Formats: sequence, C-alpha cells, structure tokens
Amino acid sequence: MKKSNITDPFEKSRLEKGFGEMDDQNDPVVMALRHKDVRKCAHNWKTFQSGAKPGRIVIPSEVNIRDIRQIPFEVDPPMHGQYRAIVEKWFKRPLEEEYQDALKKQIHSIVDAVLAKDSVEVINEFSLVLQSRALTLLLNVPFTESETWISWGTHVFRSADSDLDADKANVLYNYIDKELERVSKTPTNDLYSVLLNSEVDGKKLTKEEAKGVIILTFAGGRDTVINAVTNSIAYFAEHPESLEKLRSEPKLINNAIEELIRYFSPLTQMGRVATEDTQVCEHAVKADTRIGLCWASANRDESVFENANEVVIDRKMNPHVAFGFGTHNCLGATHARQIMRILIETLIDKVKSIDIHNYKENIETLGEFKRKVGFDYINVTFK
Ligand code: EMZ
Repeated sequence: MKKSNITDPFEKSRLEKGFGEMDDQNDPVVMALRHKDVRKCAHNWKTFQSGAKPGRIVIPSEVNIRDIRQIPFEVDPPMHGQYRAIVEKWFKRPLEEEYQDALKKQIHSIVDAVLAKDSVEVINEFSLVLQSRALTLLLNVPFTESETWISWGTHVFRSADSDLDADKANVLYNYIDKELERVSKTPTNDLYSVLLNSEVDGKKLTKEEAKGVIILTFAGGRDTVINAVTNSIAYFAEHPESLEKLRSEPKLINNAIEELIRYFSPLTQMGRVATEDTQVCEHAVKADTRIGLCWASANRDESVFENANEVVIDRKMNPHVAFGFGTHNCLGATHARQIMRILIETLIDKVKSIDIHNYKENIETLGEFKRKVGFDYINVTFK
C-alpha cells in the first residue's frame, strides 16, 4: 500500500447501519456516517446545537480545558449570523491579489529552503512553518510573530503526552490576552483591532468575545492545515503523474484541491448536542447527548462518490463536506484553499521529485474506529 493512502475505517458501519458509537471522557457520541445524514443533521441546528457548553461539540471534548466560547463556531443562529457577518469579509481577504502575492512569497521561500536540504521532516520543518507564517497574513500581524507560534508545535491544545493539555492552552490564552490588551491601547489594522472595533446589536464586542474569535482562528486551522499540507506532500511524492497532469492542465488545480481535501478530510468529525429526544439514522439519541457529524466518513460515501477511496485528481462533481456543511461551514476555507493552490503551483514550478524516507502515521482512535489523519513525522528529500 502507498504511504500516502488514507483508508476509510467507517465503510462497514456506514453501509450496515449508518452510525457508529464512541465514548469520549464519559460523554458518548453517536456518529452519523452517511453523507445524507451528516448533511441533514448539520442543517438541523435547532435539534443539533453548537451553542452547548464551550468545548463540548469538539471531539475530544475540550470542556475541561476551555470555558471561553469560540465564536462564531459555538454559537447558534440567529446570533451566529451576526458574529459571522463581522468576520466574514475579513476571512475573504485571501481572495485579494496583494494577499496572494504575499502568501506566494512565503511559500516560495519555504520550498526554496527545503530544496537546499538533504532531508526534511515535513511536519515541523515545512507544514508547521508554512501554517504559522501564513497565519500572520490572516491576522495581519508582523511576520516575526510566527516564530512564537512555531514554538508551540502542531496543536494548540495537544502535546506529546496529552490530548488535552491545560498548560499549553493557557499559553495561547495568555498570549491572546496580551495582544488584545495591546490593541485596546493602540489599535492597528490587525484582526484583534478590527474585532474590538466591531459591534453586535449596537454594542462593541467585549474582549471575551474577541478572544473567542481569536482562539478559533488559532485552533481551528492549525493541525487541519498542517495535515492537509503534509498529506499533499506525501501524495505528490508517490504520484508524480498527478503533478505532471496539473502542470500541463493548470485549470484542473481547483478540482485537485477539492479532491485532496475530500480524500484527506483533515477534520474527522465535529460534534453537536441534541436539544430534544431524537434520532440519527433511526438510532435513538436522547436530549443533551452528543452526535458526531463524521465528515471523513461522508466523504467516502460510495452512494455519492464513485471510486470514493481513490484520489481522482480531476474529479468533476465533488459535494464533499470536508469544510463542514450548512451555517457553520468553515470560516478559514478561503485561506486554506489559497494555501493549497499556491503550494501546488509552487511544487509544479520548483520541484522535480519528492522521496519519502521514514515516517510514522498519526492514527486517531474513535471507539472501534482507527483513522489515519496524517503523520507524526515524515522525512523526505525534495529535488
Ligand atoms: C476547535 C476546532 C474547530 C477546537 C473547525 O474546528 O478545531 C480544533 O482543532 C480545536 O481544538 O478548539 O477550534
């Protein structure tokens, strides 16, 4: 089997019953596995809410390490729409030419640096650096801040010994407090200042609310982007013919981005909390229990995607849900897509081959399911 393959552990359960079950810190989850059900439940925000206790819709639950609500992620309509309206325009900036030029410069320089090395550990020396530097553009803060973020590692809440590391979370919270304090005295043109200057219902956003948006910006797009970038490198290492195809037909790059993101599904699932006794795929779900919208399983649903377990680099119809679905679709998707696009274009431009040496897979355990999300480390040579 190819090292870049990501197999689908949900197939049997998806076909046979349509749901899976897992425990998570004594707060069980009924996982919706079929594309149709995942979309239906995501759409039904009244029955399956996001605005539960902060941290609870995340799997693994973050209730023990976070009491600040992430915004707009953990807020339901109609308030959700009001918050979303504040940040939507800002998170569309990656469509601007100036932003893309800056991102291109960053990615070129990272690729040039790895081309000059004999061997590169992709997660730490490539993807983490790329994600952190690109985040300076999204927040519109000085480039040097990325050095601090790189030192935090690949996940802001997870460390080598713990999936839910409270000390690590506090490093992020304290950092954000300091930044918000700074701009409340001297506003600039960064995201912190924009937030503190925004209003909801005629009232200025509080520091707590701004912090909720910023935590989401740091946490939501970190390991997800890092996995997408790393998995892309592994994929192109083993599929030079796909890079060749994109080189000769660049108009397929957009198809390739969606297809890679479908196949990788960097975020396996997102939870919701039932507000009443209900059902998922005819399975009873009690009020105040959790369900999981399993994007990774929906994205391999054989009734929706032909050859679902293959990367079909020029796939035409691709209704994947890797960026979520419905009101809560991913705020950072525009930024993530630009990163993927510029990464692929840069590989086409500058890289002839990628050789994988040693690696260790990063496997998530979700009850009976074990899913590869990427790598713990992967050493390669770029030429
Ligand atoms: C949360 C989540 C958002 C959570 C879209 O996903 O990403 C997770 O990685 C974080 O741990 O707090 O931001």
